[in-house]
Amino acid sequence: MAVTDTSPLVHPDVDPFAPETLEDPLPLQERLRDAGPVVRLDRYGVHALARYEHVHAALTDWQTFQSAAGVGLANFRHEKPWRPPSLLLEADPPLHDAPRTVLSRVVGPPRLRRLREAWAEEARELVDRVLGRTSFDAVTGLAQAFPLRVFPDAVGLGREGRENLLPYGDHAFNAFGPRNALVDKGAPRVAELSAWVEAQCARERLAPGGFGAAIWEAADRGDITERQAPLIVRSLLTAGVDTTVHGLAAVLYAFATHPEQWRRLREDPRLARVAFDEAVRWESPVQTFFRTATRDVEIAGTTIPEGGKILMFLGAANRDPRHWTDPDSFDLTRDPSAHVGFGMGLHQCVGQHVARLEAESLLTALAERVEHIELADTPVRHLNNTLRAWSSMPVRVRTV
Ligand code: 8QM
Repeated sequence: MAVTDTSPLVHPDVDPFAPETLEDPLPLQERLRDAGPVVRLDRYGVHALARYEHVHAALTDWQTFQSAAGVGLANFRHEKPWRPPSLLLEADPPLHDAPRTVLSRVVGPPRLRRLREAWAEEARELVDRVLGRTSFDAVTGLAQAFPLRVFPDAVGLGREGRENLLPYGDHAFNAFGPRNALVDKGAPRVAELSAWVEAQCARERLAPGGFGAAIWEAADRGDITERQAPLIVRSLLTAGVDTTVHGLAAVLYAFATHPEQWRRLREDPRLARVAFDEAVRWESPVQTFFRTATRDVEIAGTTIPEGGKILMFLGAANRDPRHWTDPDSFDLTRDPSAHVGFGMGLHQCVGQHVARLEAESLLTALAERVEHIELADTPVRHLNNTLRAWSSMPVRVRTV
């Protein structure tokens, strides 16, 4: 196919997945936004979108920008996926729709209302415990500890093997990127972790009353098939842990570095939800996803060929000064609700209300007891091909 590609070519060596870039993606993001609406990343043979307007447009046009060929670099038309494709993330209408409807009901408002008081209490207990010290690691002590305390129980998982959830998720999110050292690092455990996850998705493993059992009840009603049910449980286990961990780490980092914003939250704890969304905008725990063009598609004078992969920089869009005023500032007075950190359009994060409830529970409990929070030492990034993550964040707190 002879397609003349006039899109700005960012230096052929540019690698969004190189360790130095993952450590600090902001300079490359600015370069990509400024290079034009569409840029070519020849190293991977893909086109990239980094401006809010174009990322938003691609996310909301599933007919042109499909997910079923994979939302990572691998093109499922030519490459075998590392695991059976997700029925939600890696599917398009109409196949996508029944699983989506079922899962959005399972994690919908009625069930979350029932979890609300229990999660508030769990958060108070956890916060009481960590505040036994004035310095602690906010990543392991709060951002990991809280989701791992409430989410597996809400799904109805057994006690055994829960330590597998984070390593499984870490690999899954690495696997959306190129086959680099981060993917190789996870490879030795893939078979073991996948087997554990698959086993947890079986009907008899899932406690009554949880998200998992509710998915199986949908199969009993005939809303989905019995073959689909375990894969939808798998989606919860893949998408529901690392993302919230790093979303919580992001909001804790934001407050530890913006004392005036913490004061504002303490004055009005109802800001907890806005704070979480602002942190999701500002840090964008999910930095990138791909789509695949279903036809030759022109964007601002550049033709992306049918079958071509498009890399969407959600994190760059969320800091695009063409859309946001003062995008680099973490600011509770802004309305961050149009951010694309949860995606946009029909694939937009189905679990976002679960994540917001976790954040609200934890931040509310902290705001009751913590007058001031600051970094006690330099936080350390955890590198992942897709996630903007932390491995440690030493903080010091003053309690009331
Ligand atoms: C990312 O397995 C899945 O269905 C799935 C995995 C990862 C995500 C979403 C869904 C966006 C958080």
